[in-house]
Amino acid sequence: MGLKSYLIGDRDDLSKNLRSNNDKRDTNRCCHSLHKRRKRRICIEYESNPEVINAIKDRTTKFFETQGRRPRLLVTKMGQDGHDRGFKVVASAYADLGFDVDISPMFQTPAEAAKMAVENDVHVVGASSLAAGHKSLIPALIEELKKLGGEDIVVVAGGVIPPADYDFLFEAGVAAVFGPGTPIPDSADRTLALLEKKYLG
Ligand code: B12
Repeated sequence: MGLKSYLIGDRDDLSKNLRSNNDKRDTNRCCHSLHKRRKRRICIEYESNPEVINAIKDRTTKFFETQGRRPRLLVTKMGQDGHDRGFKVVASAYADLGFDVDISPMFQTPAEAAKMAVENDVHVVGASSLAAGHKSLIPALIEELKKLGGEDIVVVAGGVIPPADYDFLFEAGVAAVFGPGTPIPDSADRTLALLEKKYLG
């Protein structure tokens, strides 16, 4: 059984089918309870706050009306971080909220991510980091953006980032950090507020 089957399977089936203690230990440590809990919570938030969702959609539409295009976000994953689920969730949620969303390939170098951001003329890059590379990769991304003339592009970060590292990232130029469990509408609200301040005055 591959990792994909672990993730999409039913928990009871998984327990029956796990081949070895190593499989069981790794899967339990890494995936199940936390992942299932978080997935459920996102759905509830999404469904239970139509006013919040509609208010954000109205604001992205207003941004479009005044700027001629929707707020454009590149969600990227850099380095050896293979956790693709979160950044896909974030990308589709932001698209639902009225952002134009680009999603990078996995395993980008900071230079590749910066090039994509500049070429696609995005307003904001969201760097998703779950594998502890945030303190090297995200400042490197900001440096690469500067080299390519993309210093105006807002950089936000999310994923498994310990609060103790937030100030380090802010000093490197990150505008906001969204740790695990941040409701996506909250992060979209904050990201949009940064763009409204910058572009709508
Ligand atoms: C599922 C999972 C896996 C799956 C990944 C499946 C997939 N296709 O993505 C598998 C089993 C493959 C896996 C593998 C590994 N994993 Co893992 N995994 C997880 C787990 C349980 C959940 C991650 C997830 O999908 N979360 C759901 C998404 C939606 O959340 P998210 O990405 O964090 O996004 C949220 C926020 O960032 C924020 N957010 C809100 N708005 C915005 C806006 C933007 C722009 C952004 C970016 C974010 C953001 O909101 C989102 C929702 O709350 C976490 C534990 C955890 N609590 O996070 C460990 C975890 C990330 N894994 C971990 C580890 C160690 C590994 C492995 C190294 C294990 C191993 N020994 O092999 C490998 C690494 C593989 C690799 N190359 O990277 C560690 C990382 C430790 C660290 N950072 O220091 C964690 C934290 C578990 C732990 N407690 O130790 N993992």
